[in-house]
Amino acid sequence: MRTAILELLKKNSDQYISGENISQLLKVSRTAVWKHIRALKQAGYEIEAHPRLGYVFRQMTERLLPGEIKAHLTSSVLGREVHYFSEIDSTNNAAKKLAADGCPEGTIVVAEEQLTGRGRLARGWYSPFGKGIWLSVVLRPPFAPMEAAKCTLMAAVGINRAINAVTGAGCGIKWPNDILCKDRKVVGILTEMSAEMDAINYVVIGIGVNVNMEEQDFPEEIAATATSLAMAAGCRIPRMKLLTAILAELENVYSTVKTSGFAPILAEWKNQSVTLGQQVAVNGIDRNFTGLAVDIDADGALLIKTPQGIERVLAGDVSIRPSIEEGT
Ligand code: BT5
Repeated sequence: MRTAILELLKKNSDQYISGENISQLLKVSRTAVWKHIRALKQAGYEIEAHPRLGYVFRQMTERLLPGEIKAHLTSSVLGREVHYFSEIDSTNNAAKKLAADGCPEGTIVVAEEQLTGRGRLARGWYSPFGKGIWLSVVLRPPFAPMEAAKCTLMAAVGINRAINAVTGAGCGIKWPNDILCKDRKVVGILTEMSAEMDAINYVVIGIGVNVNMEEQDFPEEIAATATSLAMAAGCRIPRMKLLTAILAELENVYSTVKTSGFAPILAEWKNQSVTLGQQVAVNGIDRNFTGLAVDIDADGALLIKTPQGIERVLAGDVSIRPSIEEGT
């Protein structure tokens, strides 16, 4: 009944429709209509009530509400359980709690705004209201714990497929956890895990996508290095379409890894990479150096050619440096 009332209001969003009318059309009592509308408003739908005219649907911002997500989903496991927050500290924090409490694989946490969104190594992730996709996905992969790092690479491939299909923005993957558009960061991925010695309890893949920010929306510290899909594509991007495409592609890459291992995904990662073939500066956990990024190996480690030989980097940051020709 709630969905039927919502559909009726959406179809008539250019006019008020009285409680009396709704109750006659849907053969339900006026009290029930009132209760359902109150519940819809509590769930985040913007419905205006006028004492004489009735109700009108006024969804000004496209929210990523659970009912809407479920109505648009094409994935069969990812996103079947949705936890939605208008604001939250970090969707990864909530997803980790749900995972520890035994939520099913594929559960997602979505928020319109994160107050303390997190990057790696206690860095922050700027997540303003309604302008991005701030999403965490719970997986329970049958991999060895040491393979969990490859979930980030797997996620990057799936997200990049979805972004390019929906926006045509021409993005590429920067090792290990970024997607760039025109050399600026548009997506960050934060993978967190809980594991025993030989089995993973859960992996939470946290995904931050800058969708509809404008240049002036970014704080000064990241204004020169960040961008949004809308800025890259030159038009507003429908967040719901992008979110469901990300979930579908993430499910596809996950299923490929489970049936065929990581090799096909690593091959696709290499094709979509903006890091390989570039001179890079490595900011590693214990050392900094520069060299030519030549490959990633089967573990997802970046291989860098230096005058001393090939260096293998499993974790850290790289910055892509202008080539010698461009730099001089
Ligand atoms: C990341 O870390 O890129 C991982 C970001 C993951 C965010 C998602 S949102 C949903 C889920 N819930 C969370 O709390 N987190 C995840 P890292 O590689 O460490 O990059 C962090 C750095 O990116 C910061 O220090 C800034 O320089 C920059 N940055 C922060 N916010 C940004 C934004 N919105 N767009 C582009 N760059 C940003």
